[in-house]
Amino acid sequence: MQDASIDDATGGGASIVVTAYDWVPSFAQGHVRDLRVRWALNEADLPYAARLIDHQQKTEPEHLARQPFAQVPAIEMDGGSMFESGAIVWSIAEASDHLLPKDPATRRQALTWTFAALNTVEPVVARLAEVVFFLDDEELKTKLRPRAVAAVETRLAQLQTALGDRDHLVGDFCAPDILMATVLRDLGHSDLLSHYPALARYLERCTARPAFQRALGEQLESFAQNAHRYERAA
Ligand SMILES: N[C@@H](CCC(=O)N[C@@H](CS)C(=O)NCC(=O)O)C(=O)O
Repeated sequence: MQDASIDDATGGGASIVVTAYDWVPSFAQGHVRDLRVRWALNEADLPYAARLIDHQQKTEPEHLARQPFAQVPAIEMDGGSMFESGAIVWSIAEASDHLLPKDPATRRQALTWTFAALNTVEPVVARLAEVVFFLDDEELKTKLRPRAVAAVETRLAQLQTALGDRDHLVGDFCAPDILMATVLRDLGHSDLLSHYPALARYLERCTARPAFQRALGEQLESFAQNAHRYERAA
């Protein structure tokens, strides 16, 4: 077991601490859900530190007190602690002056799209990833994949229609775009998104943002710094 390290990802005296993994296998690097939180913090210009834990520490009482399902991310901010990436991103957005619409009706649309990203689009994207990355049984994989792909295609077609010719989900770039873009990005193991050009452009537009690039760099940097421990163990 390694000690959790607080690695100041931004170099400032941070009062916000994000709990993330110290390392994951290459297929998951750049896709762990603390990326959403790091992205929102970078958009909001809020300095933070990362507490990096390993996969044994995630089941220990200290972490379960932060995240009862033995997952990441979790965050400590404003004297309290939270888990669930969507709730965290929304809370960071509330603390920022430009990640949520000010008008109440438009803000409710942002909340709607936040849930759509997490409850309607993410489950089908995650099911496909489960089949592709975690099923060992090749026969079962071949059997389940077409249905998992079809479910993703249905949602992508619906999402593209709903997005129409808008640049973002609701007015200017805001919190649900962070969530939807990170969900869509998780299809990067396939060419599915290329069949939905407006969504591909939407994702490019979101991930071209400097705050996303910084967040991605910060997550990957943590893994790079710890890779030597896992390579030695392998
Ligand atoms: N609904 C949770 C899901 C968190 C989640 O699935 N985290 C993954 C990493 S991206 C994890 O820690 N998985 C380990 C596990 O479930 O044992 C959220 O959005 O925060």
